[in-house]
Amino acid sequence: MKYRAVIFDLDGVICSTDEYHFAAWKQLAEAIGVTDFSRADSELQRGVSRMESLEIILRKSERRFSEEEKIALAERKNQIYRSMLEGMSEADLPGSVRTTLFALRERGLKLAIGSSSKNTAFILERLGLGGFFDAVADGNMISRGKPDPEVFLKAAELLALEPCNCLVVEDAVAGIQAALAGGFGAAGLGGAAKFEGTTYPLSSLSDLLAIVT
Ligand code: B16
Ligand code: MG
Repeated sequence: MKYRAVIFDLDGVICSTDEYHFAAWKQLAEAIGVTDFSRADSELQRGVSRMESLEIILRKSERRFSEEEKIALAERKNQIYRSMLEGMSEADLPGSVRTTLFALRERGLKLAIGSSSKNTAFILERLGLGGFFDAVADGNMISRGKPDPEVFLKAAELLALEPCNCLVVEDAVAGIQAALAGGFGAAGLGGAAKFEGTTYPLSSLSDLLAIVT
């Protein structure tokens, strides 16, 4: 068996918090006079850090913001986003995701999270997955966001495995680039399935079962 572990991205792979990110950024954008923040802009934010996501919005503004103002704007968006996360529960973990996670574990694979989000622990708790994964690497543990491989290398280190023995699952092109840069196998869902560099394009998470066994 080539892969001994699967490292999952969180937002857009395990759960659909990507919709909350979009709604929260949209609210912030409108509050600062950016009225044309679109779903296409939001696609560019997939997988990238909170501060880089903010920059994608500020590019559309004629105003210039100081570093302190940027930090305050990012915090304001996070407050909106967190209040949306409060409403999440185990019902927000799709049944197909749960079934796939258990089937992979039953086949002896280690399971980890590699997410840019600083809200990872909170989201996993809400989904009933607190303590479920063998390792969790998140945005609080890294200094360079995807497409840098740091978060996945951290997950592999926590699993005590080599990158070549771990398969990363991503919904973001930046995440696939991070996985490849770190020497991981890269499986892609959604937009990441169409990206040319993706090793294994997936139509659903359960496709993983055929890849890893
Ligand atoms: P936070 P992932 C990423 O999560 C999101 O895709 C990205 O849109 C977000 O900006 C980033 O987390 C930071 O999130 O503001 O919660 O720290 O896809 O890497 O699981
Ligand atoms: Mg993602």
